[in-house]
Amino acid sequence: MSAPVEKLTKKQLKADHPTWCPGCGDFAVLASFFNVVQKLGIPHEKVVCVAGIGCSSRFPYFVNAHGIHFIHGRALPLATGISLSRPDLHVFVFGGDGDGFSIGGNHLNHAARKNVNLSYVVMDNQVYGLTKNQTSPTTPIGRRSKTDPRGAIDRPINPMAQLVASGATFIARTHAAQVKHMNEMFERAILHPGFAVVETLSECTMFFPGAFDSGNPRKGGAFDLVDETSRNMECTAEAMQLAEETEIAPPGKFGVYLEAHRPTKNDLENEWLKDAQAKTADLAPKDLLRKRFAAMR
Ligand SMILES: Cc1ncc(C[n+]2csc(CCOP(=O)(O)OP(=O)(O)O)c2C)c(N)n1
Ligand code: SF4
Ligand SMILES: [Mg+2]
Repeated sequence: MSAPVEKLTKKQLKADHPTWCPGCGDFAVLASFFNVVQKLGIPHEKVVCVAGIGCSSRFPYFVNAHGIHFIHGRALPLATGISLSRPDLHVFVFGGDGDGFSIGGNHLNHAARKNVNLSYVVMDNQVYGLTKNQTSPTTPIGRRSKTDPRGAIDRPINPMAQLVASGATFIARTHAAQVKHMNEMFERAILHPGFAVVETLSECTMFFPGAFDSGNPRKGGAFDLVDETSRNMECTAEAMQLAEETEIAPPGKFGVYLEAHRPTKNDLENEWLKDAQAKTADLAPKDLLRKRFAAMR
């Protein structure tokens, strides 16, 4: 009889002590990630964390699992390769608003439309934290920073609208100060087959304190939830309407904006692979590739 598999504990998942500033919202995101991975009983050796560059992108250092701290904005293409080549792994991507919506914006569009099977948490603090206070793609108009000393003049992107348009199949929005809600969003994202993104408002206490007070009832704000009972969760038009509310009536709604079902790139590639293998006398993927390259010479 094989030995029973030990349940993963938070202690086993913890690595270095996080180097974030006191009060940084990213601490709560990390704690939530530990909670959910432990709750879902994901095998320790199957956890992979990929990140770009930024304060939030330091995430993999603090998780005792497979992890890569990669290039600014390029976490998604790397994570895509891992997900496609090792479908048995749980691939998590972490990063900031700059990393994901600015330099990495093109990759976000393509990974989303391809419905690559992975979970992506954007820790949005509406500022470049690591490089000490520059305007980011989500910085509100009028906010002063090192790059906009007279206040930001460019219209910020609407992350929810952008994600809906890109073709992501699971899109949610939460707040790092609402731990229960954040846990629930992460859990649903992980269980979703396909490209799942959770925009998590995570305060940069050093450079943009109070940025998300309007979404925090303990700071006088309102944490209004998406009403899932009265809507079609697969409808992009309804999701887009919700996304518009984040601009018309900030801070907008929190919860799942879209939960659609479409074949993943992983499944589609696997079908193609199986077909090709059947036609080529069960060649292993690497031999199939060799044969293909030989034919291209
Ligand atoms: C190719 C490249 N361009 C620019 C930088 C400088 N840089 C590092 S992190 C960063 C932005 C960080 O902001 P964000 O992604 O929002 O993460 P945060 O620190 O706010 O969590 C920039 C511009 C870099 N490291 N590499
Ligand atoms: S600079 Fe901001 S985002 Fe970076 S660790 Fe400090 S509080 Fe967090
Ligand atoms: Mg940021």
